[in-house]
Amino acid sequence: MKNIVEKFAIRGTVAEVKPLGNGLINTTYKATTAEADAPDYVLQSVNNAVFPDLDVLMGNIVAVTGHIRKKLLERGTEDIDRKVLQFVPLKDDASKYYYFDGEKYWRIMVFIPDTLSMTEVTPESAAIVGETFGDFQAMLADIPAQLGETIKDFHNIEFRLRQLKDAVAADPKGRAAEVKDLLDEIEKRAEVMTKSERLYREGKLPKRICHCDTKVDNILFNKDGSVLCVIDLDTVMPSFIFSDFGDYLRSAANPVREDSPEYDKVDFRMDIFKAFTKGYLSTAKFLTPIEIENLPYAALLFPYMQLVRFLADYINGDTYFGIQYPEHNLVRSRNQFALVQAVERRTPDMEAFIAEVLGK
Ligand code: GN1
Ligand code: MG
Repeated sequence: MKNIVEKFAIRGTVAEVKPLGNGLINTTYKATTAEADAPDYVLQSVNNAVFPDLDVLMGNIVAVTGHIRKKLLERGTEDIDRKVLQFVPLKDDASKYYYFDGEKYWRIMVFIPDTLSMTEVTPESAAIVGETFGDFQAMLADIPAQLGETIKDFHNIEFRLRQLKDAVAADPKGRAAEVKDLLDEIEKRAEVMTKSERLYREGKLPKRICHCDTKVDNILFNKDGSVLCVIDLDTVMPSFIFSDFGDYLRSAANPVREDSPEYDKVDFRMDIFKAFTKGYLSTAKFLTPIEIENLPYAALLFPYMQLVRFLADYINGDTYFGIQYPEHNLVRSRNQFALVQAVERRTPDMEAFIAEVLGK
């Protein structure tokens, strides 16, 4: 792996390469350099089954990180290297940001030291994250580059429901019967939950550049608890703004992790919702009335979509999300269903709060 790192235009020499993090899709390592004045690096092998087009993938990422860096420079932001990721091109081709070793696709970014991953979400951090995502979307509103979809139909709920139907029809592990209760609950809500795609077809809902995987794990915090930047940019692509709003709340407002089997502890924390939403609305000034009106829908859509995805993967025999034990995707599904129910209970409160913030 040291040899791979050295294909890239890094500073210093690699002393050690060790596993890093717990992503479900790519495999990540930290490459430490020997020299004190050279940065360390993050080495990743990209899951090519999930991201088939490395040129689109890295093209999006380089365009987005470059555009954000430019915006931060214009604003005179301090410490920019900690506030946006920086990918490294190949030593012998400065226009290329990935290396194919004949089997795997690799890429490198500069490691940001002295950071925290938040395990405990607080209203204070949620407010800052809300501002950060509103700002992230606002900064990308005028990106000149045309971004591609790194995963086709990634957050298209009609597509995800079709995948679930196909999984049930094939039922390769004979697991569909045992999850009939969940399948019925999904079906009951399908009409309501596919609203965004209908609004889009009617020309009433725009797509903008979004992060599309804004769970808490994908945010880097400074040692003092302040937000540095969002990471894991593989899914940055055109989407409904609901993606970032809804997916953050899916992980942050749930007091337990998405794979906790303690379903009775699953809840939708309104203190987190309120702090986050207020922060988001303070920077996302570009939102249309239809987008604002549907923020509570977005909060429901993402636990629902994740339920559909985890359950389809369980029925398919766990071919997509990494699992630690055979029932892992089923536990994840039941957890997300409990969250769907919690969000449903909170919908009137969410609507009232948004109206209050907007002074309506
Ligand atoms: C995956 O790669 P990771 O673990 O950040 C998934 C997300 C899911 C998430 C659920 C490309 O994200 O869409 O919401 O797991 N990413 C992809 O934990 O499918
Ligand atoms: Mg991740």
